[in-house]
Amino acid sequence: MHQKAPTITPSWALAPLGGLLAGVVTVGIAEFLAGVVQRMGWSNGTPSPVLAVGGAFIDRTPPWLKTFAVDTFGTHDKQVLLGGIAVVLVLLSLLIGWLARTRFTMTLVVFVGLVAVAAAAVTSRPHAGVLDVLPLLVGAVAGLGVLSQWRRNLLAPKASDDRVVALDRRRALLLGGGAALGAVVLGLAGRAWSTGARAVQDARRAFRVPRVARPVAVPPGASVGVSGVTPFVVPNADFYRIDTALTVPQVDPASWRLRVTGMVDREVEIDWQTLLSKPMQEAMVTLMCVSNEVGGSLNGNAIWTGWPVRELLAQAGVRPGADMVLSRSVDGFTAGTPIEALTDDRNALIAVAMNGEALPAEHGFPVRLVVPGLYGYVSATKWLTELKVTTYARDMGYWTPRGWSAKGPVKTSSRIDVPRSGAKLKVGTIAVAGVAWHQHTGIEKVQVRVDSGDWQDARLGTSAGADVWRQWVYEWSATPGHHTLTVRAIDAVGQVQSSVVAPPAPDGSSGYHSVSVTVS
Ligand SMILES: Nc1nc2c(c(=O)[nH]1)N[C@H]1C(S)=C(S)[C@@H](COP(=O)(O)O)O[C@H]1N2
Ligand SMILES: [Mo]
Repeated sequence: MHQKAPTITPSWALAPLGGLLAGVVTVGIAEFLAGVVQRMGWSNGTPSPVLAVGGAFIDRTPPWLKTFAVDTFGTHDKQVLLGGIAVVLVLLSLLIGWLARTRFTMTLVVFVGLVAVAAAAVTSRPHAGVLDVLPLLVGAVAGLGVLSQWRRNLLAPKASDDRVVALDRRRALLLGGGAALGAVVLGLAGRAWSTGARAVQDARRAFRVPRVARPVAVPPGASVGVSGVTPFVVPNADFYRIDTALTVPQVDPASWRLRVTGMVDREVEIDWQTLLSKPMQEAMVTLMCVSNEVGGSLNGNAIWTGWPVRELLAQAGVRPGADMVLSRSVDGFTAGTPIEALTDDRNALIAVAMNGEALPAEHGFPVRLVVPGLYGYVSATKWLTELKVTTYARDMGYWTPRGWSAKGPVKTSSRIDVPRSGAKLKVGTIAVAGVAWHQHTGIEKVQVRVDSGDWQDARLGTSAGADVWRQWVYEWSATPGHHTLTVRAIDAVGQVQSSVVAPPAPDGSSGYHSVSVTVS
């Protein structure tokens, strides 16, 4: 008589599980080693295969997909992309495991093909070095080892006794599960480790904001004092963040350089200490993202400390004929800025500080550009490393071939912060309030309309300069019923904000912001 052994996992499931284990081991080890390589400062590129593939994907995203992603997922688009990569990896691993049952040569071809694609992504990222593919290769060798062991011992067992096989399976599943868990933990540890690059954290902590001759302050009355209105100066932790970087670049100021190249009399290169020794200025500037929808909150106001770009360009000597500066980030992002905007009296800054502290890593540590009056995508390069003096005819910023206009002056716009759309209000006086902006021109008037009534002047907060948004409040005597409140701004040269409804692409949204409320 022979007793049937308890089956733990049906044999058809064993094969895909082995593939999954091989995939997890490959990625886990690769991500761990990538973290080590980055933490040790051995790489300026993207040794993490997951991030390299994600970055390569972002750079190739067609405009319609990017619009869809931002509309659907907002600023969570990066997490969604990473989640998508994880799902694809799991599916491919299961498939590889399935194939390994019967067609090992085919399995090898698919596996090596995938590794090759990831290696191509890694080596094509900005500043990629030879060391960068090593983590992936080590991970792949380990993953292949796991796969072939799995196949040899479980999928083609020599033992004829079911019971022996079942015991083997139980052991293998436990071992495999443990190994998978270990690989996941390793991989996550590597990721966490790399973003905490010690040199960068230490340098941020050691940073002292340079003294300036004329500090700026918020003028009394700039805030209208209505609760729910965006703070006049937005704290760093709440400041909107937009960039193409899947993880925040970690730039050590000790090895940071800014080079001026292109149409100049002499190339100039400065390091961190040289930059900090320059006479710095402070400026309040409201940054603005071109992707902001009417009523959206992709903007923020901060006090920036930096050295005027104009001074550095003057050192290099701009040649006649140049009309654009292509600024470049460590991660390969570029912005094309009209040369006048960097050399005129608007004091475009090579900024090192934001609201009295070192730039947060998310906002460009150690150095970024801040140019009043232009959308961020054509001006506000974070993790800045190069200024190439050139022409619009010869060069293009990152977003231009992706469906966005080469030039991006900010459009006059205004937003109602309170009350919120859908609010239920009590009859009486309601403070309708928000912000309005037309950077580098300034705001002279804001008007509010209730339903289809006349435009009424709002009270403005004190101006903090043409480059800064302005708060406004309108005391509304609310009557019962459903009402629509609409706002519009008039800039300092008397231009009324455009009522023409336009989407963000290609050069910024327009149209009036409205909220609907119910009063009882
Ligand atoms: N390196 C880099 N800098 C960048 C970007 C980017 O993708 N990469 N995005 C720009 C865009 S589109 C905007 S709106 C601003 C946003 O700056 P913030 O994230 O500090 O608010 O950064 C600009 N600088
Ligand atoms: Mo932006």
